[in-house]
Amino acid sequence: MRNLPSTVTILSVPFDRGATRRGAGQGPNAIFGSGLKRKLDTLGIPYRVEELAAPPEMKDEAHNPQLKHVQEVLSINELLAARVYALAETGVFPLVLGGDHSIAIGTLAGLTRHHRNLGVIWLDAHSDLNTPDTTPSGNIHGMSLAVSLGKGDTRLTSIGGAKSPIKPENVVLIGSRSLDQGERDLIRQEGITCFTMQDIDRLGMFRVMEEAIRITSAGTDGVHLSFDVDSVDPKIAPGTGTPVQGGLSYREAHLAMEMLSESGIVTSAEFVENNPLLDRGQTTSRLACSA
Ligand code: 5AB
Ligand code: MN
Ligand code: MN
Ligand code: MN
Repeated sequence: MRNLPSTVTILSVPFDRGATRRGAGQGPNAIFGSGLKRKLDTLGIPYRVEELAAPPEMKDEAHNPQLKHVQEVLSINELLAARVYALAETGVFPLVLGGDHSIAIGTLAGLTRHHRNLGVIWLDAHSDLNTPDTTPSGNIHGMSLAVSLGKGDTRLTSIGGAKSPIKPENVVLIGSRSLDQGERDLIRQEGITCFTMQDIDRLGMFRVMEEAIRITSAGTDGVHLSFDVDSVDPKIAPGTGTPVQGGLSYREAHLAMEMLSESGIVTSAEFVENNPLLDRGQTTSRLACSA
């Protein structure tokens, strides 16, 4: 009983300048190498593949340690926003393969030009709600959700041109277990729904996903799934740059994907932070193809 999208465009984004550790840029190739196309063929889902070329390495004119590699992040995300917008307009399902999580800025900028009121499910050990004022690292992959809510550097928040930012009441965080103080403050202040690992322990993944599906689909005109592989426990998905112990089990991650598939609410998705250089036996890439 699955609701499969009619046609998918896979956008491969080999970009990893939003993170300290390099390697997530090789994520898309590793996922293809682990059999993504075969999987889609078996499911009978028609797809096309496009690759966005990563920008050349640029010197930051005014290097800001609170906003590392901002020129490159701006450049890839402008391209990505334009492409995702065009795909959403033609009614295909955009599936973005990262890359580090800074590319969610472009994906969401493109989507919110098309959708007036988008729901977002953010599966991640982190909340990516830092701004240049709160970031402990300066890495933009820790700021992407804040930017999509309209907070942070104005060059980043204006990527993709005129659009309405995501509304905090349409966002659900799942799997959180490493939140910085500034992020906690923002979650409270904006009233963002956050299901931490403790909530998953107590309620069970089934109830958490039921709630997430209800909240993100209520009154919205589309739902985006942002899947950071570090949401999954590093014993199962070691190939990621910022692993945190105590994550989702293999079954919890699968149940989440199965329930989303059955709900039929998801209109776009991205799979990010897969770093094959840190992976063992490509288990993380294989997980990406196992749904
Ligand atoms: B990821 C941290 N909060 O801002 C920061 O993997 C980690 O996309 C961010 O979720 C992790 O640097 C970003 C400490
Ligand atoms: Mn993330
Ligand atoms: Mn993360
Ligand atoms: Mn990470």
